[in-house]
Amino acid sequence: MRKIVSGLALTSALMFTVSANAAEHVIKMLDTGEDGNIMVFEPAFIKVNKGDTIKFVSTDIGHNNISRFIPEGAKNWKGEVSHDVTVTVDQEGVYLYECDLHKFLGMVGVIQVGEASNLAEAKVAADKLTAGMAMGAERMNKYLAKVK
Ligand SMILES: [Cu+2]
Repeated sequence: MRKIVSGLALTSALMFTVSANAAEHVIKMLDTGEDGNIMVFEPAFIKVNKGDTIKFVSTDIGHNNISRFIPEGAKNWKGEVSHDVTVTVDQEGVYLYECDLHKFLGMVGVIQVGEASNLAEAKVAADKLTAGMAMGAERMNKYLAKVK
């Protein structure tokens, strides 16, 4: 009986450790952000830990969320218009995403997971993504500058 009890205690201690480490972060899809910018993700830059979950919330309808650059071994995602998307980031590095309806207005975002070892590649990808966007390059560069 004592063995069973200590086994259960160990199991629940391990489960607690896993759930305590993985956090969920919410990114809103908005028509107007707190700073007055139109068509924005908020926060558009976020630094999280490997294994965390990002929930893109369709706060204002008419937006979507699509990954455009991800670290090697990570999984792409593609959300439907006006739908929430939940993504678990299980590879370290920089992720770039956009709303493809408003990318030309700069509706883009950056996620840093742990070490940004792919930052140079991300910058090259960002330049390609934002070529021809009215406001996209400006915002993308602003968000990428926060990667540390
Ligand atoms: Cu949008």
